[in-house]
Amino acid sequence: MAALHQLFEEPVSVTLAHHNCVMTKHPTFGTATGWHRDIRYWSFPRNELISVWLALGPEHADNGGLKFIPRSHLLQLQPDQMDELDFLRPEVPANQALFAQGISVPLEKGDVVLFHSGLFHAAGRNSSDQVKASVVFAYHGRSNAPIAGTRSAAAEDIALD
Ligand SMILES: O=C(O)CCC(=O)C(=O)O
Repeated sequence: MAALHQLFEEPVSVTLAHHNCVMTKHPTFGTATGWHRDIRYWSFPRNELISVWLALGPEHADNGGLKFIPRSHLLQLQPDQMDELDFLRPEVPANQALFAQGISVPLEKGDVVLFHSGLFHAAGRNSSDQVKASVVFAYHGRSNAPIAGTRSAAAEDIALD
């Protein structure tokens, strides 16, 4: 909580409309996820949410752990870089240069990673023999409440002290 207060510089809320789950990746049928930003389906006045990802076991490139493109929340992108679902298109040369900057962030059980809702991230398949599990929540500053009538406002938003 202290870290979130420090980053938002205001009281913090957690949304139950997004993430709010234990995310699993199964060795057999868990899929890879392309480069995307969490904000893509979220509706808030400002793109200033923070996803908090808690590893319940080891996470690394071989079991589908997260990769991030550092500072990519600051990028100005051309519309043709994104596909219709707001993933970075793999065939665009400018995107290939971005993918080359991607870094894997290995986590141990109990490690937490906080990332901006505009930060591009991706994950591969799980080629280990263990299910990978993580707890994920999304937080926002109290002044950046979900836009009424959208899916982001459709579930409870809890003000935290
Ligand atoms: O675990 C994955 O494949 C990706 C998860 C992810 O990027 C997300 O939930 O935003």
